Amino acid sequence: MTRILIATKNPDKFREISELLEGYSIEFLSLLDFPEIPGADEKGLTLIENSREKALDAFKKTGIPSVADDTGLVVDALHGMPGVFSARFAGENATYRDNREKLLKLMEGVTDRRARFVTVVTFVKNEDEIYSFEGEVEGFITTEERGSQGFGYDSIFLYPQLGLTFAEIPIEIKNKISHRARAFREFGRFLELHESGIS
Ligand code: ITT
Repeated sequence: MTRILIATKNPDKFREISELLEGYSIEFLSLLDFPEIPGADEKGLTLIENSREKALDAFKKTGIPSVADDTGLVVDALHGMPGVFSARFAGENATYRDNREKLLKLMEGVTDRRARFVTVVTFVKNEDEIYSFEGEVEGFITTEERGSQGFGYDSIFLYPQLGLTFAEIPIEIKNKISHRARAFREFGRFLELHESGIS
């Protein structure tokens, strides 16, 4: 069976990604299966650079075709922050909660609450064949946390079409409409066309 390594150390992301990729006749591994391999440095200034770095690093260390996801929450009133710095917004070892609290604080009294999640997925089939796919979803930053599902910034991201935050909807629904779902759907289409060529 064909194997692809999902180059993430984040179990929440891995859970979503493995559900998004269900149905392909491919065995998906994650970096959680390789505890000896440290996560790649995310030194890039863009999501595409970081997703490429993560996938290429995993490929070089394992020889397995690898796919990585780099995601950011882009807030208009904060000139695009936290963006590529979403994981470390409140500091190097910040928790999801620290990051949400910092964002809500910065947004106190701000009326323009428009934001979007952006995901860039990069697939490294080998060092010469590298492909990227992007997905995004528009929404608003709430004034307080709502909901307990999801992870990261989900409880403060309002999806206006449903009037609910991403933490108030089950993963099956988030996985139909999210930034990550859109990017991985593109990757899925790519696999359908090229799957037979993956070693
Ligand atoms: P890997 O690099 O190991 O994949 P990471 O957590 O560092 O894990 P990212 O840099 O892509 O991954 O993610 C940045 C942060 O954005 C992440 O830590 C979460 O706080 C947040 N995030 C990512 N996807 C999200 C989602 O679907 N919903 C809410 N927050 C999300």
